[in-house]
Amino acid sequence: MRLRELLVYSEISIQCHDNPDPDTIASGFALYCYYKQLGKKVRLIYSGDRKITKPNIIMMIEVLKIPLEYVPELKKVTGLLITVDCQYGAGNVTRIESDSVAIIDHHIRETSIVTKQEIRSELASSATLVWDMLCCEEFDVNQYIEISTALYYGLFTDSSAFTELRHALDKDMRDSLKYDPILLRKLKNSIITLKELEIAGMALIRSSYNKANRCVMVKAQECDPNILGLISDFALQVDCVNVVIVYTETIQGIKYSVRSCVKDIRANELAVFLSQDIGNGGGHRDKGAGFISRNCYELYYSHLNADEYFLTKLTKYYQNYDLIYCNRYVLPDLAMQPYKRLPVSKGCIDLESIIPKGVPFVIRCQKEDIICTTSAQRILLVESEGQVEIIKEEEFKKKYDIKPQAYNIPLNYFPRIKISESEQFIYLKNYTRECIEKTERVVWARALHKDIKLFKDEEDEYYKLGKIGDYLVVCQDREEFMYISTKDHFERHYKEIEE
Ligand SMILES: [Mn+2]
Repeated sequence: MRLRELLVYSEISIQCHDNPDPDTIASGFALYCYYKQLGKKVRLIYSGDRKITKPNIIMMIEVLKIPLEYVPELKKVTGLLITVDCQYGAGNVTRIESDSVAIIDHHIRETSIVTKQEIRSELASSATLVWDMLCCEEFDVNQYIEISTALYYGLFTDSSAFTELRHALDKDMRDSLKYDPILLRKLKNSIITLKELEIAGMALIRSSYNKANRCVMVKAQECDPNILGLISDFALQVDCVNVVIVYTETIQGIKYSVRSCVKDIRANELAVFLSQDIGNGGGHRDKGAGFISRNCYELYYSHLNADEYFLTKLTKYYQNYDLIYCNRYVLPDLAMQPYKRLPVSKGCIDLESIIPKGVPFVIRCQKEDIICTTSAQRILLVESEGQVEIIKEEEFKKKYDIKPQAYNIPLNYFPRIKISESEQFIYLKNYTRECIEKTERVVWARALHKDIKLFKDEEDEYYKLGKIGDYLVVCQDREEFMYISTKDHFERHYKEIEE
């Protein structure tokens, strides 16, 4: 979806999630300014049962002059409603009726009912997403220091002070935004009130430790959900703790925050699991959060108190998957069948043709920055999901045939090259041609009957999650020799070998 598509509406309400954080406010504010300067009638609003009390957020709104309105009574708007940093219909945003709805968000997709949506869960913040969408419309946020400072702060808070940037676009935005450093310093040091300091302290005294799962559970007095996050960040630093769940109970239900510092548990996946069928959860690898609705909870779990409930679910979560380390996998696996993998097409670029010899450069792709020292006789390969590989020209000629056409596939981040010295970007899309593998490969594969988390080896930090029904594939002549293929992908690209 593009921002300009929404210009058909003359009235636009932009809704932040309840208990707004800097990211939702910054993203909403940037959208507000964009549509306002195009002459639209715009409102920036939020709802929910509590008004903003966090000192840093109040300061952000005041200093940057953000026209955010609290509208707890509002039931309906005319024109278009955009929910930002949240998804219409989800538990963390009060439902307001509207003729048309759009979603701009970076959490895991929860709804497909709303067709106008731009959801990119690989980004660290919604601010990044909005920034990218504004760039596409050639709206330069650096012309407006309030907007650029807000976006910068949105990413800052959603990425734990830039320590959790994983996507290239997050880094692109951080590197290019102008911001007000004095304000930023003040904001960083006004996170909680004295009252909240006390709530956090009392909660920590009553924490309970579960040795088997190396998990700490903390129940806090009713408070702003951001405080749950602070408590859990703190508790995670305990040496024998791998997972933290901090929760608070309200009349509407249970709000919780999840943290993990171990590679085989992703906080967002655990957060989803904890509220499965009775609420919703989400987040990122190390940090997640969720909400359980009181009514649903009473229906299924009224015999458990919240502590018991979380412990039961946590134990189930651990039993729900198998860990597989590729380097320790024993072959032959008798459950596997041989298949033919049809030749794959990729994008290829002769690096020497675009970068002078001896100039150091960085290849930025969706997952990582790769630092390179030479372009001599190297070919860059781009795969269908945006991964890159650099191989020698010789090897390339042996394995691939070049096609005449450009490699034109929709990627949400097409790899770019940054020349280290000049900071100049080269957009590779314009230089990439299609190539196709010369030979078919034989692989072994089986369908999964239980979820798996697949690691390359003990050092590997990121697992690939395989769900029931997906295929586990072994391909011995490839560096990454085990991988997971979704059922749909597998059926399209692999053929069974008849014996
Ligand atoms: Mn966010």
